[in-house]
Amino acid sequence: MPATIAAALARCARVRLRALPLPALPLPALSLFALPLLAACGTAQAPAEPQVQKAWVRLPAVPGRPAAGYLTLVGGTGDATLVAVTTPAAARTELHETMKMDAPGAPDHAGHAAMAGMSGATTMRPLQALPILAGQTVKLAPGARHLMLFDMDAKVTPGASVPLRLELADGRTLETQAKAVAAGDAGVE
Ligand SMILES: [Cu+2]
Repeated sequence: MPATIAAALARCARVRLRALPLPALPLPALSLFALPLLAACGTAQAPAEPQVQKAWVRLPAVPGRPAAGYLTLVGGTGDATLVAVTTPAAARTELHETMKMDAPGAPDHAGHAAMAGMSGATTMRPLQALPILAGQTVKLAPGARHLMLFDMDAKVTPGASVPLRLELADGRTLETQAKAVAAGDAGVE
């Protein structure tokens, strides 16, 4: 019995001895332990810039009508404000919000009725700025806030990528590629 205890203690001591001299290891060996810790530190940080995800453009059913653009914005470490979106694939791009037709001051504007999913009870108006608060997600989605792309390049067909450049109030820009889908097709979820 004492022999087995002694053996266990000896095993234990060997384990402890192996674990203890860690600080005595040469620096390159220590850095092997430090690197994963540093990497974990890095990935735990939120991105400094807002991120653009799941961008897509619904092409008009009737050529010449505006296309609609949708995307998801994920706020960075600080607040930001989206003030403009541009693309070489359209003559002009506006940021819109959808509102009830009977809301005070709701203007009508060309192109509404042609949009899939828009009923006569809603209208849209240009939005001058869209806040992207730190860490928050902002969605541009059918029936809500969206982009309108006027005079789309006729060469943009379903499946094509539409480059979008988002301009923030502080001068930063974000770039993304939106997937073009046909008028009746599902978007990117
Ligand atoms: Cu609109």
